[in-house]
Amino acid sequence: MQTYTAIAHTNIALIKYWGKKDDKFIIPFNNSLSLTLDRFYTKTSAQPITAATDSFVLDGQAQSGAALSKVTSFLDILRAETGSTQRLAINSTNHVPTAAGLASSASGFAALTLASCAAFGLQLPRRTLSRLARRGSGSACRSIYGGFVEWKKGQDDLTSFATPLAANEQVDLDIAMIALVVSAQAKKVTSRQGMATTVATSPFYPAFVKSCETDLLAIKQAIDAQDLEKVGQIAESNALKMHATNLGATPPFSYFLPETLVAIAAIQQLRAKGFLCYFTMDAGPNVKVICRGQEALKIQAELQALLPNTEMLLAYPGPGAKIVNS
Ligand code: 2P0
Repeated sequence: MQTYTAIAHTNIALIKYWGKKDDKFIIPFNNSLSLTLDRFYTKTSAQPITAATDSFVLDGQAQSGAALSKVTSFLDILRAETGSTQRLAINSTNHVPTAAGLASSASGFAALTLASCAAFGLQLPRRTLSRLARRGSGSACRSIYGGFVEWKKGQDDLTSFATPLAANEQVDLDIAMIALVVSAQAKKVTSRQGMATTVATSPFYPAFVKSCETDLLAIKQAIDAQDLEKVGQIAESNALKMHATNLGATPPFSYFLPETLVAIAAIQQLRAKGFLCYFTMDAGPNVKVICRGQEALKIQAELQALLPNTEMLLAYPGPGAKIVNS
């Protein structure tokens, strides 16, 4: 039977998603805003099969146990939502460096949603695909689109989905991101656990949610005005506020490592020298530098001189998820 293949790129949030109002449907407490990147992606094929159960191959290895059931549970959601009964053979390859702190769950669930729905014989609007991808992993709803993307929190399954900031999904702002791989160590607290603990216990959490509203309005204005300095300032501040909520949780936790602070100090040092560079961080110790596309190679070279043992990966704005054959 025909195979359907999709590609979806990773995204990095400038205004963070950090907490669910509804765990089952993955409805967040605040809108978030991300940039889809060109360099890192997941390629996933789905083939209709007559077997009684789905199968899943990841990076060439047949999966079983928890890894397989994560995919089959998500396919069960897709089947329940679309009325399909079709079982699928899924074959997925991550072109995302596993140690880079660039989570593959966003690109992974976005590509899986597109390929699977195509294999079910469905042609769904992208808003529906975004809603469905959200059920796998919240941030995956943003990887359906290219460029700057806002996840509108909505209030339920029907109203919570992502939408591109620019209708053509192009980015007019000259922006790049450099991922600094400060540690390849696996994180101790998954983002799913971390955000749940923070929502339930951190007295700082309501303040974070409130400040996301202000930050989102301000960053959208800065993007419109092509003011990268402002974009960087707001993104850096928003990421630090997200990480501050974790210190207020019970038990407290942090994704920062000593190497994280060294990398931040290097970015601050370049800033003091007049370079435009800011950072953001996700649920791990690695640091992503926000800078001008035109200056990215120069900034990477300056950072490499300060951090000689740190792997650095440069990425630019990327496209939305798409079927690459059908
Ligand atoms: C984000 N992160 O906005 C935030 C910032 C990490 C820090 O979205 O539980 O893997 O599957 O919905 O999407 C990571 O969380 O979590 C994430 P689930 P997800 O990019």
